[in-house]
Amino acid sequence: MLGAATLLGKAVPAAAAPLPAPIAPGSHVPVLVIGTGYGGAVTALRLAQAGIDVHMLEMGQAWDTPGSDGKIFANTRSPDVRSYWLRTRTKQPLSNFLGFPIDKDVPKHAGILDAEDFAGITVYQGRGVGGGSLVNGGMAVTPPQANFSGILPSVNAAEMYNLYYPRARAGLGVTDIDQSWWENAAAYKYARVGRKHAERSNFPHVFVSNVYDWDYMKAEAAGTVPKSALNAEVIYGNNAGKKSLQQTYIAQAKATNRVAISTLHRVTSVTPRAAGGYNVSIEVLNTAGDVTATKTVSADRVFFAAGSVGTSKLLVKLKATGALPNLNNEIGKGWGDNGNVMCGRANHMWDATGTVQSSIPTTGIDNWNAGGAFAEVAPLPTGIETYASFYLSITNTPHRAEFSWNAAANKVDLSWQTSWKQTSINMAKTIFDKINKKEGTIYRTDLFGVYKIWHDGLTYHPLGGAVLNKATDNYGRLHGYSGLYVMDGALIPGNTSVNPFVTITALAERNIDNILANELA
Ligand code: FAE
Repeated sequence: MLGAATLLGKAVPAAAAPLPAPIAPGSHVPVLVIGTGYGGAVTALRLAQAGIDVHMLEMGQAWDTPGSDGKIFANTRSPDVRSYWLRTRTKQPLSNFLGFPIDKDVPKHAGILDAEDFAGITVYQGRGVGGGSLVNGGMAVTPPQANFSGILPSVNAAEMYNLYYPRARAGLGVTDIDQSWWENAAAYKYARVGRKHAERSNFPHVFVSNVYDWDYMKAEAAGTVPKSALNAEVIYGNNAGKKSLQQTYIAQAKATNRVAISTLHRVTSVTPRAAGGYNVSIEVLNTAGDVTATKTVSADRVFFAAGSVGTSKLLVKLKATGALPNLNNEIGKGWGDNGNVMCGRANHMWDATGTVQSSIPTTGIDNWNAGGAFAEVAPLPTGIETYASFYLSITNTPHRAEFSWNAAANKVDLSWQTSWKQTSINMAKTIFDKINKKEGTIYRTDLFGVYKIWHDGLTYHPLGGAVLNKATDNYGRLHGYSGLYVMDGALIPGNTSVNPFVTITALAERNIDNILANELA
């Protein structure tokens, strides 16, 4: 099927450039990867290193060209046409400030952050080459090993912690902040206030790793380079400092000369073809989101790496509409929000959190075992003193939703109920009620609406929908079809106990190792 180029462990043929992007209608390639986030980037790199040509299809933009302001990415404080995926009004995670709504109209555009609305929840996701790595906070957290059997029970934990987590951290460029610098950095005053309050209430306060270049951040603080983290850049992209996948896995994959990427290419269907392999239908978009063309290409193997939501939506639709009828009944199930809830606390005037706050979080409060919550101490980079402490909590929610095909509306629905967030709120309150009592402080009520304490309508961490060892075998091979795989956050059943991308990356490293060794060697 894949020919001589696949001979792992034997001499790998010299790279002949893969089919150039954008992929031509009717082309046939050995491997198509749908999506360029963590799962897709690991897959492309490891296959290419084994001598296999890979074509990646990404519905978002390349994000390699500056806009009229000379910058590729917009600032968090001033979202613009680049910021949202095909919306006509921004949907900022912090929708209000001092009680006033701050969302505004924007032209519909293939922007970088998708605030995808389902009936009970808005799911934030990155769009473009690099997927979520373009918009995330870079927090690169390996879950405590004690939590792992609750995250991926069928996976050998020792192998993950000895081999694949370290490999993922190396591939992502994960490092730890210089704590002596952090202790004095003005931009982390908010985090030191967060630590003080956590420790005064006897909660473990932990530093977490990141993919941000700390030397660059030091130079930002010293005023010798253009500011990124210290200039409120993050959820609409970082113009410098953050090592997104564009700088790590995808850069390495491109350097093999075996990986091509077609952008503004949205996959709509995958069907078996009589000659073997799969036909893949694609919509070509312009930057306004209009479909300007459709095309069909084919591949011996197709890797779904469109993210938990993207992969689940495709598979649910393809099973229900008869394109891939042999997928099993686990498709669409086991989806969770990683228990995300956000809140702010109003500090006393003597606990100022600083006018300049690094947009890259560095610390968390760990009450997972006692209360089911791990809270990251998050910035509020408004540029003015807010006397607020702000937190994103990850909680041990038991709730799992299911994607289903809505034939009448021709779309995929998600059964998440907003009321399920109450469990997560209760878990987060095990931390913040106690801190408020100790400090004599109260919750902020002006950040998410008029008198609204908890942001309980979103997640940044969608997980599940094609769960490992249920919808797939124990390495991501979809049941019912050979040559179809899931490689992204859809494999993880709803929760990782910490921020998820290191686990998504490590699991992809593990699965592609197995696929290469057993099918392509
Ligand atoms: P993902 O990175 O979402 O990539 C999927 C890609 O597939 C995207 O580029 C899509 O545009 C593309 N795609 C989807 N559908 C199609 C289609 N039909 N055709 C073609 N392409 C398609 O998937 N996690 C952390 O660990 N630490 C953090 O600090 C953190 N902060 C976050 C902050 C924000 C604002 C957000 C939104 C997320 C954050 N996350 C964080 C979550 C993290 O980015 C996410 O778990 C991963 O990006 C998921 O990786 P996947 O490979 O599953």
